[in-house]
Amino acid sequence: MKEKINQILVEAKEKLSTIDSLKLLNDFRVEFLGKSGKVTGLLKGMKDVAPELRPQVGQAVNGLRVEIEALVGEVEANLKAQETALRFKNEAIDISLPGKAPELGTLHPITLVKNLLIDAFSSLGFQIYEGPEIETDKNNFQMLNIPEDHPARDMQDTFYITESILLRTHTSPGQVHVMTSTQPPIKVMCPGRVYRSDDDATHSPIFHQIEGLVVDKNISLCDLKGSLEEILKHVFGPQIKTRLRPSYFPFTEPSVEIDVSCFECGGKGCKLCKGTGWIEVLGAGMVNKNVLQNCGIDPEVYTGYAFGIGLERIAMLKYHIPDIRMFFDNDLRFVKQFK
Ligand code: FA5
Repeated sequence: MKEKINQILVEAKEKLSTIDSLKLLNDFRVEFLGKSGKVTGLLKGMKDVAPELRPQVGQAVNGLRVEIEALVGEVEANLKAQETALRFKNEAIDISLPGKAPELGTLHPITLVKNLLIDAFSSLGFQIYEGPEIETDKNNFQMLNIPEDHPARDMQDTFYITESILLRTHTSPGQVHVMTSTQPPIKVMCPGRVYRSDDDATHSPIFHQIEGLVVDKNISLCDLKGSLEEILKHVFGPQIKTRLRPSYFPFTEPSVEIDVSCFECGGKGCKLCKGTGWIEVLGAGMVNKNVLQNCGIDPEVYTGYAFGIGLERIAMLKYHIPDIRMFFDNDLRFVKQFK
């Protein structure tokens, strides 16, 4: 029996010296110390040992088990230390490497201009109303004093969905929604996307406008001029001057175009203002009596002004962008330039 014990110890030491992974160590543990392992096998064989020798042999077998367990413990500690060292090595971070800064997004130039205008309007007490992009012919044209056969329809090349449903060609139907649902005093802006069958360097089939509408007692063209002057200074700088030129829109009477003095050359004349010293920025006018009446507002009691600003046009002027299509290409090199 003694010989057998020695033999198992020698064999165990030999095997342990070749073990290089926790998995193999586990196999070893099963082979020697497991339920059907070699050491346990010795204990089971005790019944064949003469009774007087049993205490001595039992002690020797236990000693063998304790010794092998101790050796296994040592090997296990070594393997774990090696494994940890290897993991630390693999996971090591080179703190001298430059960090990866998270990329910050930027707002689209149209959003920037929209926010600028909304800030300016809000500071003058305008509230926001956002209407639907799919409109009825009635709200987009008829209620705004543009009957079905009116030549003014040619000014806005329209995407029709059916004969009476269309993609709104301007934000002016916002006026109709507000005036048919609210009584004056009214002071709203309607920002939004609009659609026309246009496509060239300065006209896009999809673009953005902000409509403004003020209706109350004693509103005059002076109020329109004063408010818009304030807003345009906020957008183009305090030094700019404004001027009103006569124009025509079926839904305003009188109608005007508003120009700003060229913010590039200060009015002397340059490429941007085509030598005139002035740049046209929006259309406006006093709300036509017919429109007030159509919307159930008494034109003998109330008057109002309205205006419509093309956001792409303002952004093109402000940021010197030569082609409107650049706004919609979504080229990050372009979009990222605006902060
Ligand atoms: C109108 O749309 C009127 N509803 C504006 C208005 C409102 C006048 C209230 C009076 C009272 P107009 O068609 O001119 O007007 O368009 C207004 C602005 O939208 C233009 O000055 C221009 O800057 C812009 N615009 C028009 N068509 C396009 C287009 N296809 N692409 C980009 N911008 C456009």
